[in-house]
Amino acid sequence: MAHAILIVDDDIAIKESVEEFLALMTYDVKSAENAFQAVNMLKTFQPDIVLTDIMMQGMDGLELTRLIREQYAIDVMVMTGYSAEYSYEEAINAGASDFIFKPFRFEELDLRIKRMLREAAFKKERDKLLEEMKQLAITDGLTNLFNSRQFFHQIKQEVERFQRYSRNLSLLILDLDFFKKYNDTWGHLEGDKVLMRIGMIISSCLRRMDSAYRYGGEEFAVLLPETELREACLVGNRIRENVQKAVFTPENGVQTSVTVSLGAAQIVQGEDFTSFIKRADKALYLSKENGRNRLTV
Ligand code: GH3
Ligand code: MG
Ligand code: MG
Ligand code: MG
Repeated sequence: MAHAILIVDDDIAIKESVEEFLALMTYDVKSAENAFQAVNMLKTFQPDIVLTDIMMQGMDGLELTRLIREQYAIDVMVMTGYSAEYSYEEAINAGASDFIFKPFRFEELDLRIKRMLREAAFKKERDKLLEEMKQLAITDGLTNLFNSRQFFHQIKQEVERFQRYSRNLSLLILDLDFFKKYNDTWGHLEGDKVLMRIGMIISSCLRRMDSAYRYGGEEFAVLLPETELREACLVGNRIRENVQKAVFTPENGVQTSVTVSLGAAQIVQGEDFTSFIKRADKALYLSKENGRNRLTV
């Protein structure tokens, strides 16, 4: 698809000749005679580049550049005469990506536009990669839940929020029962499949605000903001029951199931995140002691 360019110049002769040249170069070109008209056009037409004159009646090109950079992710090139009192520096400070002196050769303009488009494509690719890397850094590769790093980051924030605004906050910690035995019997890869499935079961039981983490090898955590202990237990028991109901076939003809034990806690005033986690862990330990496949508070 052709790249789109919006030309803004109050000098009609220049506007039209640049427009004609860029159309010849097969860009999708539109033009405006002043900054106000350009601002209006941008509401419905979002070009890849805005090429604007600086010296214009009313709103000048620098102000237009600032406005565009604040509101849109559009690159701006400013053009001005040699005698103008505007500098290259002012244009760049306003957020322009490039600057060209009038009169210019069309070939130079075309080259500069091509370079801007190339850099924009590069930046877009880079931002996409950065976003993917950020996601990877907080995601557990096996289950696609958040990882333990994100768990500690998030629980610290939620606990701070609780201490400041006294919002409810509950925590569930889950551990698979006799999982070592499952691995020993069916192999580690089959064990991994169980972990993946448990991740899906947990996700399917959560409400919009809740978040789930693979917090250790076969240990999971769920953070439940705005949630009292009683409600957290309902969520935890739903997870427990759904895990128990899930059927695994580690080998042809073999059907088996697993269970999880849970500990639940609700934060109390003045408590820090380590003590909060410890209380949920202790409750989990009691679930194990008292026979597993249960939730303790
Ligand atoms: P318990 O009911 O007391 O929890 O018994 P358990 O056998 O589950 O004991 P524990 O919680 O200490 O088990 C840890 C086991 O979990 C050891 C290891 O075999 C297994 N495990 C830990 N991480 C992974 C993993 O990433 N993949 C697989 N397949 N197994 C894991
Ligand atoms: Mg002008
Ligand atoms: Mg464990
Ligand atoms: Mg275990």
